[in-house]
Amino acid sequence: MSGAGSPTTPIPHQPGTRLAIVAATWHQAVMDGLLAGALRAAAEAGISDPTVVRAPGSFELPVLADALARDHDAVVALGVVIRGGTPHFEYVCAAATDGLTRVSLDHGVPVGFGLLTCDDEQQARDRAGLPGSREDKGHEAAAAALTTVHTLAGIRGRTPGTVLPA
Ligand code: DLZ
Repeated sequence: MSGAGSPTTPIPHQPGTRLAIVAATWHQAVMDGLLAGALRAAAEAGISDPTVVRAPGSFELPVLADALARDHDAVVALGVVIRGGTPHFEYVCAAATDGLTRVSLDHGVPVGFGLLTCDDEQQARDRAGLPGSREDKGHEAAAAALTTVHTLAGIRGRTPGTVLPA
C-alpha cells in the first residue's frame, strides 16, 4: 500500500481524551520509533499522560486492546511483523488485524492501526518515524484514532438535522 495521499489535517485538541497505546515488543528500534510517533500525536492533541501497555508480540495486541477499550476513548495498536520463510507471517498479521477490527466494532471505540506488515526490516524502518524514515506510522495511527474520537463525539452528540463539519 502506498503512503502517498495521507491526510495533512491537524489533530483536534482534546486534552480530556482517555487514550491508550498498546505496543508490541518485537523489532525494538522500529517499535521505539512507532511509540515515539504515537506519543507525539497524543501531545499534539493536548494529552500528556496516555496509558501505555506493552504486548509480547503482535498476536497479543487484540486481547490487550480489548481490555483497554473498556475504559478508554481510543486505543492505538502498534506492532511490526516481518515476513519469514513460513506462512506464520500471514497468520499473525491476519489474527492481529481481524482482532483489532473486532475490538473497535464491538466496543465502538476507535483503534488506530499501527501494525507494520513488512517484507524486511528496511521496509519497517522506512515507516517508523525514525531519522531517515519516509513515513511515521505511529503518529499516523494515533492521529487517525484521535480524529475519529472527535468525529464520533460529533455523531453521538449531534442535534438531529445538523450537518457535521467536513
Ligand atoms: C513468533 C513471532 C514471529 C516469528 N515474528 C514476530 C514478528 O515479526 N513481530 C511480532 O510482533 N511478533 C512476532 N512473533 C510473536 C507472535 O506475535 C506471538 O507473540 C507469539 O506467537 C506468542 O503468542
